[in-house]
Amino acid sequence: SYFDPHCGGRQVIVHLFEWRWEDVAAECERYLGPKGFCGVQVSPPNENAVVKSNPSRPWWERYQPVSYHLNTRSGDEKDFKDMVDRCKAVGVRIYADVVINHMAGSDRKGLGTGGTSFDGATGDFPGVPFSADNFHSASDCGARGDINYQVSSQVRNCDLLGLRDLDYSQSYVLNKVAAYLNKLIDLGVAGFRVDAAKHMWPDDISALQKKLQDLPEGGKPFFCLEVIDFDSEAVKDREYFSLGYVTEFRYHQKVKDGVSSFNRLKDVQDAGWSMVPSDKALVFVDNHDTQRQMGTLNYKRGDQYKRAVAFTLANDYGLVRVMSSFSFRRKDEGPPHEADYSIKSVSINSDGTCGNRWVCEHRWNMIGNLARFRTAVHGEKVTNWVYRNRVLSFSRGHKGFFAMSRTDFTVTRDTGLPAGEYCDLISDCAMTVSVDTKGSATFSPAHSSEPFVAIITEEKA
Ligand code: LAG
Ligand code: CA
Repeated sequence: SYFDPHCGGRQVIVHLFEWRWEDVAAECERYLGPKGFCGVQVSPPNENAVVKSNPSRPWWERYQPVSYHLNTRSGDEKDFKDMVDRCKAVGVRIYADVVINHMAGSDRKGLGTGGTSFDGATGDFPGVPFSADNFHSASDCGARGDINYQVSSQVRNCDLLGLRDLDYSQSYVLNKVAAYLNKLIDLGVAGFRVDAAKHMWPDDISALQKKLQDLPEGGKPFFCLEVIDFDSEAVKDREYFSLGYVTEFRYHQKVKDGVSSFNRLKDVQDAGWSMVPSDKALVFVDNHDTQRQMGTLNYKRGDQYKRAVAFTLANDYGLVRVMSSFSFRRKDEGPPHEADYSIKSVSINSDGTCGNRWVCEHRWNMIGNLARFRTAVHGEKVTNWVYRNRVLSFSRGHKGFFAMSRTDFTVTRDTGLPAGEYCDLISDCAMTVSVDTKGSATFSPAHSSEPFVAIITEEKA
């Protein structure tokens, strides 16, 4: 099914935003495989418009396709294939971010990252080829070609941000895009994150899926659809539920409120808020867009961010995607680069953190270790929810137990686990928790700077 991420039951996906394919491959082998990550969402692999100035080489140029050749700042087709194979060999799958709603903007023209020419204004994309006829015309759109979000046909057929909108009612267009996705399947990807899916008709995505081959090892590719729904527009996320996982954008706002007032974490997945059902929700604290918006949680918010990610991983809602960023000051700023604008490699420091301005949130102790927790307790409901003395704790059935606070603490809680001496995952077993015959334990975090404790039946001391 389109809901199977094909990673042997592992539960956490990481978005290695703007990484080079070579670096992704190395990261699968040295970290993601051993830590039990399910897979990596990689940046769009197809050729994009080179945005030279105002600003120079922003990250967002990759959301302006020029062709379906696999040449980008992350690498070429050979590098891509090598990454897919090396990751797969250590149990980690690759999900491609596919930008298929549109091509480059009508305000862009010149060369793509693979050297292919294009002209957004005239709709000429010889690298595919697409020409003017393959796009929607702006005649049914707002005055400046903009989108009225209360009218679903405008959301689907008009140019998002002036990006040339593909007309999927043409079988030619459908076949070209299907060929691109089939090529990625041939290369071994396990699935796709569909960019701007809200701007595509669900029936068109369904028609596209029908043209896709099964994965070489069998089964349908995994699908995650980027649909932003805050219950205020014409397009609803439920229109996409049969097509795959849907991004749950309400969650990142709710979890942000929740980490400043833990009581609110209790209803963070409440159906009353029309949240996407857990078995269809792609859940995240931030993504590459929200992390650049004012007031949103991101790596710069330190402890607050850690609490939000830790809770998200320990809780039982949805399939979790962890963000891994490069540090930025201005929101347009592209990835760390050399003088010639090639992307800088991710270096690894002796303490396991990353260098060259790569943030690597996924390598933060508690994030990497809670990925393991989430997989170990998968399928177990949250039970024993207690919020007392500023400490939140809960069990995941009889398989795991998690506690967090804002500062150091010592508490006694019912863990729901069998008696025994357990390793604290957060501190890599630098501290242990003894559970008595009644399932009760008294514990403190290993380090006061990381006020979390997590234990699983799988990992006894
Ligand atoms: C997405 N998801 O549905 C991506 O997550 C998001 O990052 C993409 O926008 C968007 N949809 C289109 O794929 C990004 C930037 C935009 C940028 C766009 C195209 O957030 O700022 O637009 O990518 O590169 C830029 C300029 C616009 C201009 C447009 C066309 O900011 O002012 O109109 O390019 O040249
Ligand atoms: Ca569209």
